[in-house]
Amino acid sequence: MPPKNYKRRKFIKESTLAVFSGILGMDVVFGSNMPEGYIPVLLQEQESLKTFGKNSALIVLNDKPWNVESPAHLLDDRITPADKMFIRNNGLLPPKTDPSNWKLTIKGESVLNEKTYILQELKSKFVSHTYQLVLECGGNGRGEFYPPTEGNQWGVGAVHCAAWTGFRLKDLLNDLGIKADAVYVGYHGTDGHLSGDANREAISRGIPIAKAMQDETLIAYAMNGKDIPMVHGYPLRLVVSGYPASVSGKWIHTISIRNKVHDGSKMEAPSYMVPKVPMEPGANISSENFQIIESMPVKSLITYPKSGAEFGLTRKLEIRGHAWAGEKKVKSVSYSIDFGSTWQSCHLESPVNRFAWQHFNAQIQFHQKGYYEVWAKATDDSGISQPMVVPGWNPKGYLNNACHRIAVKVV
Ligand SMILES: Nc1nc2c(c(=O)[nH]1)N[C@H]1C(S)=C(S)[C@@H](COP(=O)(O)O)O[C@H]1N2
Ligand SMILES: [Mo]
Repeated sequence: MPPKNYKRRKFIKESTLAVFSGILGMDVVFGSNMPEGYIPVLLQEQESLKTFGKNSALIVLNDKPWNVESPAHLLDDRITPADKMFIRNNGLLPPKTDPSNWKLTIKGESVLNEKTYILQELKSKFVSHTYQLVLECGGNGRGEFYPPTEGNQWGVGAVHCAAWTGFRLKDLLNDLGIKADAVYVGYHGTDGHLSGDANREAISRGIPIAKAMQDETLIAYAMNGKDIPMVHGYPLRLVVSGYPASVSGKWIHTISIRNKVHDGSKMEAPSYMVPKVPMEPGANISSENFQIIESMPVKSLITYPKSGAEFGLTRKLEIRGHAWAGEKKVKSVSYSIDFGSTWQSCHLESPVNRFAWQHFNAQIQFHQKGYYEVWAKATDDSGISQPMVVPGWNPKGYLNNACHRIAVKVV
């Protein structure tokens, strides 16, 4: 008789093993010996940063699913390098991928003829375009909301601006022909649902057809001049800037052209939705009072110096960073060293293309030794500025675009 607490040791499923092989880029030779629930050492927390090719200063918020954020000072580059990009996954990483027979199907109620393209065919048939595009998680800044909301407690670093290369989604849709009743486009990726249920999707979100038709809405196959890294959607990803990054589907195999608002996983309230009118923090509201987040709000990040850095009184301090405003342009950025009482303007560059972040800098002369905070505030071209306090509380903690602040010690 087995002891009372005896549990049958379940051995790992082949599908899970394929996921591990995908991440590691090689087969796990004695993988069939691994018990269920076992995480290979190389995929445990800090070790995994190396496996994913990430800078060791990144912060692991969760490893089931993988969510990793970048501290502000690591985002100093004009174009974010792969090793400094945050990772946000809603499900299990996809299994090992063979790009040579990767297919993309376009279907849905509003396509005239459903079609499946082979990745290679797409590359020869459609013109490639490259844009620098900001992708910011809708929950970036969530950690500041009070009362706290569930989900990854992101600080400020769930944002990046890489150079993405791919085909315009609109070129594919024009090639295919879509019906006049098309209103929405949804994506489907190969990542698995956290439950392990193969019939459920981790996430399948979408965008209005007008957004799909913008020049910068890409089906990307390259990032910063190389193949897209595995964790960021290799070999094919939708890149839709200006909206919450959750609409930029990774590992896409299918795009659905819908005659109604896409109803995939995480399209239902309150996912990626905010209340239509401001609400009392902590209160409950019903689903019909939510609306889907579209354009992200104006925001900025001081990426140099690193918060807490020390400087001599005699020299001017150069601060620099980036600002972006969803579908809008940033008109100005200013800084304050007196807790928001007075503001001075920063030098601000134009974006290299629509939806790229804009770089700013300023030279600050301090006149007394001591502790300071430098706050940055961006204003978009419709005159809306970042708030100095955390903006409207919402049940999922989205859209915190409060001014970024860093500490500076003048010695
Ligand atoms: N297939 C798939 N696409 C996805 C996700 C996902 O979990 N699965 N996460 C989304 C969310 S919520 C964000 S913020 C971005 C994160 O992109 P990154 O991991 O490349 O930084 O991918 C989006 N696309
Ligand atoms: Mo996200």
